Amino acid sequence: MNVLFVLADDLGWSDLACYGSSYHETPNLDEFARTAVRFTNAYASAPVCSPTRAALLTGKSPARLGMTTWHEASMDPPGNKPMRPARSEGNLPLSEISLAKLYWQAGYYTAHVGKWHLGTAGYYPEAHGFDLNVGGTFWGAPQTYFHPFSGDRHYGGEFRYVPGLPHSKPGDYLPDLLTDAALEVINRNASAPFFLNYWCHSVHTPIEAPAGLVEHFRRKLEPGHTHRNPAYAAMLARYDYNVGRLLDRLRTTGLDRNTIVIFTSDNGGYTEKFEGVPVTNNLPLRSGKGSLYEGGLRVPLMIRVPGVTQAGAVCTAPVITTDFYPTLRALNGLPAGTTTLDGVSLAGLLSQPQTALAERDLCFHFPHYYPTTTPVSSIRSGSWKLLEYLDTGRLELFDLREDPGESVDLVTKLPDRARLLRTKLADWRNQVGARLPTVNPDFKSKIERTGP
Ligand SMILES: [Ca+2]
Repeated sequence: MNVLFVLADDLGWSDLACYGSSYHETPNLDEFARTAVRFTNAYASAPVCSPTRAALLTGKSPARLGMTTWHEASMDPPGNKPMRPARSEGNLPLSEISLAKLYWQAGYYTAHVGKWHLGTAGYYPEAHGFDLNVGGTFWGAPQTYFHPFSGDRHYGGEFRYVPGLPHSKPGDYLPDLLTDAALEVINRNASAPFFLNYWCHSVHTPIEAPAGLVEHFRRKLEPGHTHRNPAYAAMLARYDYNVGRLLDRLRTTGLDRNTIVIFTSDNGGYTEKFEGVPVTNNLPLRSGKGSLYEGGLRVPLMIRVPGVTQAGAVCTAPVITTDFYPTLRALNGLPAGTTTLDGVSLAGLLSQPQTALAERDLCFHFPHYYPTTTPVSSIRSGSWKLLEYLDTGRLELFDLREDPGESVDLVTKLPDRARLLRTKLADWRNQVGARLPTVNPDFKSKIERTGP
């Protein structure tokens, strides 16, 4: 079976209409949900881009890979902070046997279209098993989503560009052209197996969308809407339209009968501001991108496997990015590839979504700073969730069954459970060789700097 892997960027758990948004319009993804299994407790392996992408392609947790933040941040960690962030690898090592390598070795045509963000030129998709790379570079976002998709408008004046696209003209919108490229891959490989990464930069900043669509959402906005950014809503609507073009092509060519389709996001929704306007929120979940609260980690996930999944099924089992590698390997009967894996195959769960997975804990490690967090690890065990801050040792304990918004800290009430989870989390960090932040001896607090 072919694979179409649709990875959205920075799309939040509640952003899609089929995940509860009353403002956003995502008819194509909603329709896809009705033909697929929809997961309500799916997690990204990390709260930021690169580590989740690395985990997806290798089946290993970011902590085990030593890739816990994105390339640029790993090169230039923030200066005056109480802790020095852990060292993070900027490039996905070529020694890793990526999913694409597995498919390529099995005779598939392998194509990557869109954002890559897993290293410098020697580590681009071509070096990790992809026959074709359209758009994949070092950078985590385009300077602009409009023609010519290059320049230095945002991101510190650095020049960026998107390679591999045909000639564009004024007004052209990047996701439209990337989708054209993905459609071409499908057309050319209609009778041969393909593994297609469709990893659009949408809906990462810069928040830019066609003006007419932005106006539509500006007029639609009402006081009761939880999501409130017309430009973001427009960007998402256009992204949904483009995903729909791909799904339509599969349907009209009959390829939907032998193509696995996975749709998910690389981290939670971005809750900071872009040009003075909050981008999105992940309500009812707490916080967003960068944080190990649920809003930073929980993502939409829908999977359709012909002959396996039941249309419109819902699965509440907690699953995570690292599960895709063993799942696809099992579904396609691929050779083993990597032997050290942090995920499990979801193949059984896909046909029987109500069955429970063998009990396991999901662990996360972000030993870095971000506007939403200080260095932190976390563990989800059953419905319990513990966060351990690596700068102060502070613990927070939540019961996600009763309190999905993580608003009531139970550490004082349930100290034994908190201790037990802290031990499990520490054991996991040791087992995967997680790197820790260290005390920054050069840190100067504001009081010291300004004097009495
Ligand atoms: Ca991202």
